[in-house]
Parts: sequence; structure tokens; C-alpha cells
Amino acid sequence: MSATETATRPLNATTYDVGNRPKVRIVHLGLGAFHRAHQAWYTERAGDGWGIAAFTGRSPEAARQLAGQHGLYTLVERAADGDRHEVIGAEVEAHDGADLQALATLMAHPDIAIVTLTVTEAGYRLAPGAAGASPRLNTDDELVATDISALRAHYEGSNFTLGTGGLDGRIVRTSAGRLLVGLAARRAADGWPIAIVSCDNLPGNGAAARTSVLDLAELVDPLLAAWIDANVSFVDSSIDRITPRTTDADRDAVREATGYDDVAPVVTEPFTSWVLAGDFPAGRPAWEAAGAVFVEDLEPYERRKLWLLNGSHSLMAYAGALRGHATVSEALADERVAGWIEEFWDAAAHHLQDPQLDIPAYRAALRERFANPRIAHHLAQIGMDGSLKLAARAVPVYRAERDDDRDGSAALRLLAAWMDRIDAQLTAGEDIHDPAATAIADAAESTGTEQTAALLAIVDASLASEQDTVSAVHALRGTFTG
Ligand code: CS2
Repeated sequence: MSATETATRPLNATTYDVGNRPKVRIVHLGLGAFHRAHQAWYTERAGDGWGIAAFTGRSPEAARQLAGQHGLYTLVERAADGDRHEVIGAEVEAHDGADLQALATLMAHPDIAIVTLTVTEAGYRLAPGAAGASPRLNTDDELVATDISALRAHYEGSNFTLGTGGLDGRIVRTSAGRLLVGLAARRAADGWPIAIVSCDNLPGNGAAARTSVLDLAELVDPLLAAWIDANVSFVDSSIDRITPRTTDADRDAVREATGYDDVAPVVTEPFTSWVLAGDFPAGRPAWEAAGAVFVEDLEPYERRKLWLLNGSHSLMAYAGALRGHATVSEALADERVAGWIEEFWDAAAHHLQDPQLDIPAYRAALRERFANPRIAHHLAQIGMDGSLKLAARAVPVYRAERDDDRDGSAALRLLAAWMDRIDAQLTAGEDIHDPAATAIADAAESTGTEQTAALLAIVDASLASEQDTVSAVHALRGTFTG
């Protein structure tokens, strides 16, 4: 029988028994495939009765689909030798991110102990601080500016005792803005402490979340900022599980294998990792029962993941695409790309010396994970938001190499490949998906070293002012094809 002829049932709580649903104790912002493959899986595995209420980001579609299935979905673990299916029940509620009333009601409840975030690197809306200083909330960002005026107008003079009535979630659109509405409601209710756990690929992601929320709060009401500072714990976490976007073919395969017509399955790799550092003042699930690791200092783990995994991903996304590849496994099978990855890993490994990090084993595992031919991880998906990703993945390795008197060219290659890829995309009339897309298009209008310097300035202004660095990046341009 073909997939369409197979007798199937919809997937929901009336057709599938997941047992008692857990109590909602976690709010999540950014209901996407990665969240459902990662934090929801850990929460389900912990098995101690914690449930999640998740909110979408830009489009409410994922919430509509999931709510239609009572939050149930199939998680497909796709190994090189076959698929394993599991129905996850930890996602108890799914909401449109614009539903500020639902968010405020949940966060004002003492049962809620944690907010987890997967809002992407760009979602923090940070801008580099003045020379050498830490990043700050980007108040030049249009959505940030809109949020500031909407939130000020709403809360002014109310001492935050107001509900959300009159506040429109289609106007308050940044994650920080929405979080602030939830935190204001919590403070007004009774002010119980809470943990916010960032699960995005940013160095110091807990601090990034803190800056984004606190800077916004300061601009809206310094009293709320002071309450957040005293009562909200910002937890750092390094997250890892390769989860490409779900395709129609995935939905067909799930239908065929399980007999359930799941409109929102998630396909992920068997490997998973979560390392966390920080306090949970209102408690947390026993995520360690599912393999999560709690450490004092996250930085070495975070660097290992951001540099080795994400760095080589970006290298493949640009250099691989320039060489005509579409997916990670295809790019890795290209000897030249594989060679560049090894060089970049050698450079990064100089600065990952703690024996506990076991870099040789980590590299071997990455080669195997990337080579999984059954996971079609598209380079176009990884290539998005390059200006932010490269600042976290390539620049720190280059700087560390330079500090040790090496040339760091293996790291600069990521930047050169990104630039060549931008040129190729603009020439082909393709859109650049990046929060700095306009600045990128303007910079790309120039040519030669000038263009290299202008594009580099978008990733890191201070690097672009170093003539030798600009020349070194420029020398690597045009070396990717052939
Ligand atoms: C990827 C990550 O799209 C990207 O930038 O590098 O999403 C990567 O797949 C995950 O971090 C893996 O854990």
C-alpha cells in the first residue's frame, strides 16, 4: 500500500494515550522544531511531571497545528541505520506568541518556575557595545523602538499593576518585550522568583538574555528593572541536537511508519546534549535524568560547541554552497571542504585544552554526525543570519590564534567564504536572510579590498579597522571553487 492508501488516524489525545499530562511549569518562547527535539524531549525524559506551555515567534501556525493535536507530536530519531519514533506529551499548551494575555496569566502563576528561550541569535536584538564593551539592546532596531513606546504608553504611571488589556501582541513583537509583559504580571501578582534559560547559539547566552530584558526594562520602568535584577536568574546553556526543518516527505514517512497523520512531526539526530550553568530559584525538572549536565563554568563547553560544531557548519554553509553542495553530508564528502574543516578545528583546538573536553573524541563524533546521510540538513538553513553567527563562531578563534602569534587564516576562511557567497547570491538576485541584510547589500556595492573591509565591518567593526586582517581575508576570497 502507498502512503496515501494507508488507513491513518489523526494524532491527538483522543487517538493516542500518553497517560496523565504533566502540570505546566515551564513557559517557552520560540515554538520551533529544535525546541521540540531538545528541551521538550529532556523534560519528557526527566519524567517528574513538568509540562510546557510554548509560544510561537513570528507566525502562529506552529501553535495552531500543535494545539490541534493537544500538543502531541512524533519525535523521529533518524539514525544512519533507521528511524525510531516516540510521541512526546510534555508540550501541554501551544499559543500564538502574540497572545500576551495567555503569557501574562501563565507567568503570574506560582507554578511557573522557568522560561526557556529559542528565539535565534537575532532574536536578542543586541548591538555591539562601544569599543571592547559588552553588547547592549539595539534601540535603533525598529521593533525594539516600537516595543519601547508601546510598553511605556501602557505601563506609564501604573506601577505595573495593570493587566495586559489594551496591549496588542501584534505590536509588542520582540521576545524581550513579550517577556517583560510576563515578568511585569509576575511582579504584580506576588513577585515569585523565576529562571530564564537561554537555549540559543550565542556565547554567554544567559548574559545576552539578561542584557536584552534588563536594558528594555530600564527604558520602560527602572523599578521593574530593579525587580528583575533581584528576582530573575538568567541561566546559561549550551544546547546541541541537529534538527533540520520538517518536510512533507518526513510527514509522509511518519504516516507510513506509525499509522498516525501527524501534521507536526520533528525529525532529529540520535545525538543530544545540554550543558547548563546557573540557579533555578523556583525548582526545575530533573533534566540530568535525561543526560543534561550542570556545571559551574559553561564557557569551555560553549566554546567547544560553538566553534567546532557551529563554526564548521558555517564553513560548510558558505564554502560548500559555493562548491555546489546543498546539504551538510554532501559538503563533508567533498575533500576540499573536509580539509578546511580539519584546519579550522586544529586552530580552534589550540584554545580548547581542558582534557575533560576530549577534543579528539568530539571531532570524531562530529564527523560521524555530519556524515549521517539520512539527515538532509540544508546549507541554506545554516547560512542564514551569517553576520551574527560568524561573530560567535569565526572571530573568537581568529583572535585567539592571533594572540598566540599564529595567522588564524583557517578561521578567516569562514569570513571569506561568507563574503563570496553573498556576492554570488546578490549576483543571482537572491535575498540575503540576515538582520543586517540592508547593510550587507550596501557594503557589497563596493569592490575589491574595499568590499572585503565593508563586509567585515558588519561582522566586527574593530577587525575591519586592522589592515592586515582585511588583507588576509581578501587573499582568501575567490579560492573556494575549482
Ligand atoms: C546550525 C545550528 O543553523 C545553524 O546555524 O549551526 O542550528 C546547529 O544545527 C545546532 O546548533 C546543532 O545543535
